[in-house]
Amino acid sequence: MRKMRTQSAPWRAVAVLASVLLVGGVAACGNSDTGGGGSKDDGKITMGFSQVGAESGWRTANTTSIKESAAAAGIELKFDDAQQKQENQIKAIRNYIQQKVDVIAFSPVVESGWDTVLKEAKDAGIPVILTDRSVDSADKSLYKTFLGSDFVKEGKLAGEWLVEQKKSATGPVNIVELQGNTGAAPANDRKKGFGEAIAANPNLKIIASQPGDFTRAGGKQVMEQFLKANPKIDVLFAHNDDMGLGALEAITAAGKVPGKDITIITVDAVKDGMQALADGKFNFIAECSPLLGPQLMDLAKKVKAGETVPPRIETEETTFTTEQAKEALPTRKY
Ligand code: GYE
Repeated sequence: MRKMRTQSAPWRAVAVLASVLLVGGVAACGNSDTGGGGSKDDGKITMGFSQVGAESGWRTANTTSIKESAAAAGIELKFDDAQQKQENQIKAIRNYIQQKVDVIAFSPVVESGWDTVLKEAKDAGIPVILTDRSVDSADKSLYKTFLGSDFVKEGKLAGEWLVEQKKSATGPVNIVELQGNTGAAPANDRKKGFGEAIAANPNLKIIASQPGDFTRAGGKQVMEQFLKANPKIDVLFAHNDDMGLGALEAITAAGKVPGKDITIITVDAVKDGMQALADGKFNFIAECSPLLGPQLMDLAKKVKAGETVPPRIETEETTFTTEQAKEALPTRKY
């Protein structure tokens, strides 16, 4: 720049024209590299990310992980909070397509209804990475990969623990279930996995199952209804910690002791959930890690570079009892 300022007017005009042509040429190359889409090829990656919302401790930790990892990886992040609405996610994805971002990543609030917008991204040559939750599209070419947990396995681990705990039960064990938001992959899959596992013991019966939308308020409200309608509840299976934490209030208000009168099993293992488990208010948690940011950024770089990535990348997870929660809590990151 400083050099150009010393140039005479005609030369300046030529230099400006040359740089315009150069930038244009590079941009054209970038476009052909990414099959017609993508932004200016300045070596920088721009990611458009559509987040579900801010419904739970898990979600907050996930958002932090994504923002921090993008900054650490030098990826420019455009972030949108869809406030639990699929239509907001579709709108955000269409905006990212228009802005010609390099990669689109999102965590779909529900499983169904994504084919049209995913096709639009594909036609624009912009790769899509699914993270945390998946979609039920039959056409797997609509996205590059899915990075996240095996939710069926989480439900199964929760159910298997219960089967073991209640193996000597002689009469019916009444279970209530707080589901995640209707149509979400983790709600569908955790329900499935848990149901399959408890089928091993016919004494174990789900007597009520309702969505609590993965929120504390939802968990509290639905648990109040469960307690009113069912005099004998032995077990609560909540699809996440937050709903379980909300339910604790309803259980205590009903004069029952959580963790003793009612066995409580949840999923996630965020700090507040782990604290409740360490305190004996929860009895078991199947872990679901929200720290997906670093892997997501790596995948974005690979996809942008045209490398093939595995179609499914599973998060590593464990389970916690009260004793294990006490041990893990001091170093828990989220
Ligand atoms: O378990 C729950 C959150 O999709 C795995 O969504 C995620 C789930 C998580 O609201 O707490």
